[in-house]
Amino acid sequence: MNRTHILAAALCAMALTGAHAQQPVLSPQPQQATWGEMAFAHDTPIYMEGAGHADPDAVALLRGRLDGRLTPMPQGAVRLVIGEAGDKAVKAYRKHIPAQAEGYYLSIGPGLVVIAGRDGAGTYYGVRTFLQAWEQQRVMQCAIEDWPSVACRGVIEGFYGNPWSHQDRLRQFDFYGQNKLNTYVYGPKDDPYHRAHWRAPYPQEGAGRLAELVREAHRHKVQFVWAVHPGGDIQWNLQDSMAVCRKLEWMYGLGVRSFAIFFDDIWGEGSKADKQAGLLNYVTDNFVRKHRDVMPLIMCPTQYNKAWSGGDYLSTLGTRMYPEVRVMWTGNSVVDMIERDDMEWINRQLGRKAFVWLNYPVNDYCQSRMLMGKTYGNGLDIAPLVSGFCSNPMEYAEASKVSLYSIADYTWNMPRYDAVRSWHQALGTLMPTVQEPFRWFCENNIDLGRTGHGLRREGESPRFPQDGKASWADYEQFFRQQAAEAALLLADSVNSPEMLAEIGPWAESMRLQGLRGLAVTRLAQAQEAGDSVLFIGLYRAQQAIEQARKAIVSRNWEGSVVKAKPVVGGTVIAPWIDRTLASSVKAYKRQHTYGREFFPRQAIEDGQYTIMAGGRYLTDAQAATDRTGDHPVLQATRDSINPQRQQWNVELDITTGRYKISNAQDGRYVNENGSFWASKTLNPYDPEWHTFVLTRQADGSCTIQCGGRAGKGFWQVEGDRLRNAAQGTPFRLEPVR
Ligand code: LOG
Repeated sequence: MNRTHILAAALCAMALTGAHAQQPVLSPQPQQATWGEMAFAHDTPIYMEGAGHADPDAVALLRGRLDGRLTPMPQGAVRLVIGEAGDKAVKAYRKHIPAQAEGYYLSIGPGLVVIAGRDGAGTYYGVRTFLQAWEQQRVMQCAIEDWPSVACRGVIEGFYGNPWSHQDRLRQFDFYGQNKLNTYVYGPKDDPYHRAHWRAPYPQEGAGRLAELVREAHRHKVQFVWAVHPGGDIQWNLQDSMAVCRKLEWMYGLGVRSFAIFFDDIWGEGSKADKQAGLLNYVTDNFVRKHRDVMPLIMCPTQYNKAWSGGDYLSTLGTRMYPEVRVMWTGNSVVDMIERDDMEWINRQLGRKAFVWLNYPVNDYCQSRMLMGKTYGNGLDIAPLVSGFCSNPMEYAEASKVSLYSIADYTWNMPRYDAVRSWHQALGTLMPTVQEPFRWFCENNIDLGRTGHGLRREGESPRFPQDGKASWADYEQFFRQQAAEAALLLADSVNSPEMLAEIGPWAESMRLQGLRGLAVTRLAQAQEAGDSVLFIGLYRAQQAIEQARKAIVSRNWEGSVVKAKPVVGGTVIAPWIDRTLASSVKAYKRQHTYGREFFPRQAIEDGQYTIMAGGRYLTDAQAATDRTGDHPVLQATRDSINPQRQQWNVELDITTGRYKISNAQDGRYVNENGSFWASKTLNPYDPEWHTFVLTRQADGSCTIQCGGRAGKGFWQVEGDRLRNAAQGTPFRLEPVR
């Protein structure tokens, strides 16, 4: 036994029995790790062996970080041997090196560090883990054998809206390297050279930037996958097949070695399975297989989720397309978490393992929310069933890292993934010196509210006082802290400035919400105490704060998505404030006349009304003549069987100053188009779309105009229905009883 063997054996024995083992926080969690006592002091010089043969990116990374600690003299130094399986430097440790691609063995002992990779990426990841251990307060002895659960792990920049900036992407690659993510798919919907002008090459400047990105990605062991989205206008002829190959060839020239072809969100000719399969095979034959170093293609199908699947589309792809082509899949619906049964189903259809495109934390369909909560809900047993797992993030690159950190943890060591632990670690890692304010921020930016995609996220605002159990003082305390935590975030100048810039508008919105919540809590108490002067003062204060809050926009959008108005605490806090304000104002109005002029002008009193036009009644059609039940219809006769169908709750929304109109029979709200939402709720995208301005005409009738961002159209009667039009029909609103 030579010296190194003795050391390694000693370390293993010690590490396994180490009673006082202190385990540092590593992410992603290694597969197998044992920890011992402190290994050596931070300032101990390190003597490196094997660097000449080891993966150059791994060595460069190590040299960069150990700068100043490295010594050319072995005496008095810690020996650090580095290399890949087969290299002389790490020969003695070959039985410890995991067989899996990208696996590595790392041991840290008092006088010896071993970093031995299965391949170059393995060595690189061994260095990453070593650096995480080395950067802890104390460098602890350890023996780690580690490898990934999922082969392709990463991110797909595949959202609508502003594509990430060049700098955003460079920071992402560094982050992926740190967190052992190895795949980045480039497919921003609003890059014209990806989609709208897919045939054209990038202009020189853009091409240069992309080439730099590709180099940087590869340096961090991230496979840069460039995607083309030709389906919108592709002709199924040789000319366009060649145009795709030509475009990919240009991208090859910029250094790209992995490619994808997307057919999502298209209709018509482009969406035919046999044609798509033909193109994928053509490009495989005429481009991929002509290069020795190009990976098999990835494709995103048109039916990329189960809810949108039908006919023989998927099986056609499955049988006609070369088996090496990887096919993306978002789950049972567009936005979904993925479980074992789901994977088994789609893999059967496709005759291969699908490549997961997870639409989380993307927020291009709910732009007023930031999705900063835990990344939970994906099965912990799907690793053997996927060929890859990529997350589609938010337009906000830095803020997305909260989730991407967990995606990395999950895809690297799936069976041991713990969403709660991973989330807390992410917050501490990303914003180390403002962890508490940042946690507060994230806790109140979790849920998306109701959207067409149906995904909800649990646990928003866990520290908000619970109705029924809380006193006014509890609410005051909460809101005071909310404003204070937001102010701390806004004042931060130590943590990531990019993160602060992205979340800034939301943090400001959160601060103002805290102040408004405080004003409304006090207003409710003033109402109870009968103090009308204080009440009106607070009413005006909260109104001014709300006006300022509503003026905040996230940033100027240049892509296909509109400016976002940040909504914080949209599921628990905001509704509580609005409810409390509305009920306090209502109660106040019953008792006081002082200061009424400060409330929104009440064209008609809140109450139940019949709504008539041209002598006909507006009726909840569910039980009447409407075929779909989605529209109120006008009927000439009074409903004697169930008059409630013809009765409407008309109520001033004190926050917007507009009215909400819902049916007395079933509580359904009418929307800006004069129809119902399927459920009793307000418009899921924007509740303001359900609010209306009522304007009294000289003859006492009212026009009903849409409010908020729905536009400025009026309800107009057309046949027996309502529609949204430039001219409003005059309606007679008569109080019931
Ligand atoms: C798009 C994607 C978008 C996402 C969420 C896929 C495959 N395509 O509905 O670009 O970011 O949903 O809005 C999509 O998911 N279409």
